[in-house]
This record gives sequence, structure tokens and C-alpha cells, in this order.
Amino acid sequence: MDEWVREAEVWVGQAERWIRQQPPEQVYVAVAVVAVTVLLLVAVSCLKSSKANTIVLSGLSGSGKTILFYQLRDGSTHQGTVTSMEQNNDTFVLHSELERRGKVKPVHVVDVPGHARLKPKLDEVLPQAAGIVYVVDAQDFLSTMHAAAEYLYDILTKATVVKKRVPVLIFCNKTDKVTAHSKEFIKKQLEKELNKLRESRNAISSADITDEVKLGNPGEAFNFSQCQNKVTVTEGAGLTGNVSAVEEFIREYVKA
Ligand SMILES: Nc1nc2c(ncn2[C@@H]2O[C@H](COP(=O)(O)OP(=O)(O)OP(=O)(O)O)[C@@H](O)[C@H]2O)c(=O)[nH]1
Ligand SMILES: [Mg+2]
Repeated sequence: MDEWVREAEVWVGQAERWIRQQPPEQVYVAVAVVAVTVLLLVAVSCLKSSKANTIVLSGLSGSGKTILFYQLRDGSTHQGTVTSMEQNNDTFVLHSELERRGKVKPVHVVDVPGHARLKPKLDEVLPQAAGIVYVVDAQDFLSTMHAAAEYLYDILTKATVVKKRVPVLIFCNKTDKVTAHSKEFIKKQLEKELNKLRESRNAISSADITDEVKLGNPGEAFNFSQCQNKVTVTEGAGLTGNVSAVEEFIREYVKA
């Protein structure tokens, strides 16, 4: 052991002497090149990982995003929630996959509160999204339908979503309630509302339009299959843990 240490000291001494013999500029340049390379590698790997595994939970206030977030992470609802004023942001292995053997890739889930004041937060996270879950209150659907369609319209006309073909899952939540509307009904109504919104926004002078991408095919009644990115409609209930549709969506776009 002592021999090895002595040998190592000799090597270090030789290396030091060699470095001292080199012109200092050359040493500085070599150190700078190594530092920049390491920084670049770290930046690229950070960018890659944040892009590949972020799932954004969006939707109106009260639709059930935070309950869904807890169900996905902990398999429980934490005895209810209050209106969120901050986003929930965590990277975790889905609770339903904790028992699975082998390595499972963690998912980065961001729950963006529906409060109008926090809307700009959505623009910050959308560029990193591998998938967007749009939560709709299926029980209280009729009274919130117009606002839900407006929020969805904003997402479906964002360049970052359409150009990168980010998939959107419309999750009709609260179907544990017998009075909840079916996903077929919600899909049809949302398509109708989005069609109306498109007409009214097209009627406004083009200088006032904020849409980055036009929605659907011009001259045809709107339906989700016209979107360049994949839009699917499913149902479930965060409160009772019926969230398998969301888990399947996540695993389709964030590979395990
Ligand atoms: N019956 C039923 N109620 C639910 C379900 N999911 C959420 N809720 C209720 O809906 C209310 C709102 O849920 P949250 O998860 O806080 O809603 P949110 O979308 O995070 O709302 P903001 O934070 O304001 O954007 C709570 O009272 C929940 O208990 C569900 O699947 N079924
Ligand atoms: Mg919330």
C-alpha cells in the first residue's frame, strides 16, 4: 500500500513539473476548454431530461388537478385540497408503479393552478411539455363549459404545443358522481364551443388576434381530429383513484 502511495506521489510530482514547464497561456487555454466542455455537457443533459419527462396538468380552477397530482404521486388525496395559489412541481415514480421491478423512469409533473392570475405560468412550462393533461369537471360541466373551452382554445393554438405536436389528454374528471356528464357528451360540446370561439376570434380584426396557430381546418366544423397534435378524451375520478387513463397517457409519452 505504502509503495503505491509513494509511486502516486512520484507521478503527481512529475505531472506538476511538466505543467510548470509549459507556457502558462497554454495551461489556461487547456483548463478553459475542459471547463467549457463540462458545462456544455451538463447543460445539454439538463435540457434533455427536462424536455423528455414533463407532464403538465392544466384546466380551470376546481377541476381537480391537485387531487390528481397527489393520486399520481402518493396514491391518496391528502384529505382534500384548497384552491392552489402556487404550482405543484415534483419528479417522482408513479405511485402505481412503485411495486414494479426494475428501473422505472421518474416523471416530472407540474400542476398549474387554474386561477386567472397564474395563467402566465402555463406559458413558462408548456415549452418543456412531453404531454398535457387538460382536466375538465364532468359534474359541473354545463356551467363551466364556455370557460373550459376558452382555456383549451388558448392551449391548442399555442405554437409551442402545435409545432412540437405535444399530445393533449382531455381528462373528464369527477365521474364518480352519478350526475357527471359522459366523455362523449363533453367531447361534442367542447368541439362545438371551440368552433364558435374560432368564428368569433376570426371575426375580430387580425391585428387583435393573439392565436399563434389557427385552429382546425378552415371552412369545416371543428373537431379534435383536425388538430396537428393528438387530442384524446378520457374519463375518470381523481378522488376515488380512478386515474389509470392518465397513467397510461403518461407512460405512452414518457417511456418507463
Ligand atoms: N367528486 C369528486 N370530486 C373531486 C374529484 N377531483 C377533485 N374533486 C373535488 O374538486 C375540488 C377541487 O379539486 P382541486 O384538485 O383542488 O382542483 P384544482 O384543479 O387543483 O383547482 P385550482 O388549484 O384552484 O386550480 C375539491 O373539493 C376536490 O375534492 C373527483 O374525482 N370526484
Ligand atoms: Mg390546485
